[in-house]
Amino acid sequence: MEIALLGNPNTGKTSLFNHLTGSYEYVGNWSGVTIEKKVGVFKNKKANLVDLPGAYSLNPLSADEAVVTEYLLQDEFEKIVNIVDASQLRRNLLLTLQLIEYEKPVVIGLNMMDVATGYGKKIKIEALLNMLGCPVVAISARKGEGCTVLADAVTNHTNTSLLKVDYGKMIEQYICEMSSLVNQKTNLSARWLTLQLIEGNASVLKHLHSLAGKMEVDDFLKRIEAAANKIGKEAAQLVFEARRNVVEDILASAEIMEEMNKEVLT
Ligand code: BGO
Repeated sequence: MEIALLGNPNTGKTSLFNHLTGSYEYVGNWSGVTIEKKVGVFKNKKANLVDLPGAYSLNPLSADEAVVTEYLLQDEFEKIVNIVDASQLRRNLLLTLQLIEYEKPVVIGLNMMDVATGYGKKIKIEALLNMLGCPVVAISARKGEGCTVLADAVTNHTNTSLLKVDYGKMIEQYICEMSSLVNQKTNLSARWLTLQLIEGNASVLKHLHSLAGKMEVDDFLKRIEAAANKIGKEAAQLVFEARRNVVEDILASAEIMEEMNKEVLT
């Protein structure tokens, strides 16, 4: 079984990789780039863990992010470990939502809890896992705390009730249309492909061109833009706003800010 380790840069991903794995299966570079690729064997021996470069978004703006998107488009793997910085939930959850949309089981390792506490933030783990629909395990990637629980959660868990962001009737209709366009041709989630396409993900556009034909896909995209323009928006803006609203709802339920520290942060 292959498991992908994904998260924003500087969230403790390398530290977590080292705690979760006991030995290497492979160390080299990602194909075509001089970015290190590491595959380790879980200490419980139940799976391999692939360390992916840190990424803020799946819409590749950097070589690191392009490696992540190409991996999601091309490689066979079973599950995702998403390391999330508890002190920067607002930013980190935007990536989490995109990983959940990919529709493979996701387990979250919630790191930097000490930093969050220092900022006066308390995270309600139960609320977070209820809203995201996937296991959330508090860890200290630096000290290795919680890593065994996380490894067991990842290797044993298969989640089926992941959060589904409602993007509104118009976009949801286009997601359905994409399903009929690609369902016979790929195992990738039509929902994820449509949303990444709308966001301008060039790797996904190229992939869809080869899957479903350039004319069909370009026309599909033009029709979505025209429909969004009718309501005075860009389609990518609609996607971003829907995700941002969900993140704000999650924060309202799962993050408590202690009064005395509010002034320091604003
Ligand atoms: C240095 N809490 C805190 N406070 N720090 C953590 C935690 C945690 O839970 N987990 C990891 N870190 P990477 P990416 C460092 O290296 O694993 C720290 O980029 C330093 N180094 O120790 O590299 C971790 O792979 C000198 O910090 O993350 C590391 O995602 C002074 O977060 C940093 C201070 O971890 C990034 C920190 C010489």
